[in-house]
Amino acid sequence: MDFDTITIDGSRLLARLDELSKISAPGVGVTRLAYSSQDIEARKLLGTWMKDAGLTTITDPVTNLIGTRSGTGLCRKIIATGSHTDSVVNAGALDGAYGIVAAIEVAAALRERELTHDLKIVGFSNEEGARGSAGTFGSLAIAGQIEPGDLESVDVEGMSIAKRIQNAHGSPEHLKDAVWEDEILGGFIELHVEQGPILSVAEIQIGVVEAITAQGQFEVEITGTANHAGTTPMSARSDALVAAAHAILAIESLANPSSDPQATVRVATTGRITSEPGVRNVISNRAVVTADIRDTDVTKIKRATQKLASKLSAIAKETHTEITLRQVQLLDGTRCATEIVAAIDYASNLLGKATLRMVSGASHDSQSIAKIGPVGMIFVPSIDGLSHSPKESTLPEDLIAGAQVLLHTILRLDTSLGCRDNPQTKQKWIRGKT
Ligand code: HGY
Ligand code: MN
Ligand code: MN
Repeated sequence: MDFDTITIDGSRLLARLDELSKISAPGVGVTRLAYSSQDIEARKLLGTWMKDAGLTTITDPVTNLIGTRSGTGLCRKIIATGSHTDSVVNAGALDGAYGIVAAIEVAAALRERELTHDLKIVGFSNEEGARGSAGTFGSLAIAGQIEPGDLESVDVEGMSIAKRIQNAHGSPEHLKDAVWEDEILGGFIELHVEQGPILSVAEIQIGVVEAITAQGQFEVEITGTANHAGTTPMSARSDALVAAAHAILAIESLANPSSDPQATVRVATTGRITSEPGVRNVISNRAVVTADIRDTDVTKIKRATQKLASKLSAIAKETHTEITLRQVQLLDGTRCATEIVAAIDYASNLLGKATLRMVSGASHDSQSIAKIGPVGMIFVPSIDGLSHSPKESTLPEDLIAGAQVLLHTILRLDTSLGCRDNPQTKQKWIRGKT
């Protein structure tokens, strides 16, 4: 096995991650919500780093940032890598950002190296859906999974996605131009921190993802009757916030082992609750709670949702409220492609890195891109398994190792994917069109 001495610039990777983490709204940790001024600023900085690495950059109509370098032109299919630029509220510095900054380092390391396939580095927009919209929005648009009507959906602050995209200098009316050409993708790899405890407990540096969880995102809206907290007898109330409390416990119970394993999911979480009018001496007349339900098997999520719906109608009766369950998004689980998994194994082996096969409990843009081609993911350990937290962190040597594995995975794919289409087809496609 000839050992390729090509390496990424590890100290620049760490310095850039630190620089990027400073682009945040004020507060604890990193808050870089999709389409925000911070997201725009981060995209600009990433764009300059992409150009420094020799990539030509475009921002697509839904504000995905895409850097491209050409291959020999013998292959129509491309290789792509990247992750998302946005974050949740009070996040760490690595979720999403690490996968893009490392990918730019890989492009820089490969700058003088001839590749058969074009290489695209993508900074996806709105993966988190942190304002209550559907997540993985930018990558779903690339995969042709977003319909014009989806742009009208309104987030928790009452703004439509279309307006958010316009404010971020995108052009939602050209949504269809964000879709990548059919059969263009030879392989996509996403490098990401694990966001869970498995690798750090096992003391293994590289996770090779075999599957990514399915997830259902729902909103439970409860309507009660506003009334005086002091004069209204307990038996005469229709209290939306009390009903919300029962609903939160019903959501949590979906993950408790039960007599019906086919309707028992791996995890179920309420991350957000709102109540109106939100005044201490007024009985709440409206409450909304979220339900984030996950399992590798999407049918279990569907069955658990049915179970939740019947629990909620019982709660509505008991609390004299009205309850509606609204689906925000249902994402299928994804199996990673064997050829991509094999390339990650090969690269890790070449570098002498121990690996662990695993399932991702978090969702990722890879799930969307899997709809248009083979995908794979490389994980590095999260210290104490923490993520979606300012305490998210990974050892510097693990961050650098992950980027090295990404570099050699891409080199491996550039040969192992071969060039199945004949050179004549290259006339059919215009380089640089995504
Ligand atoms: O929720 C997730 O799994 C991802 O961080 N958006
Ligand atoms: Mn995340
Ligand atoms: Mn992420």
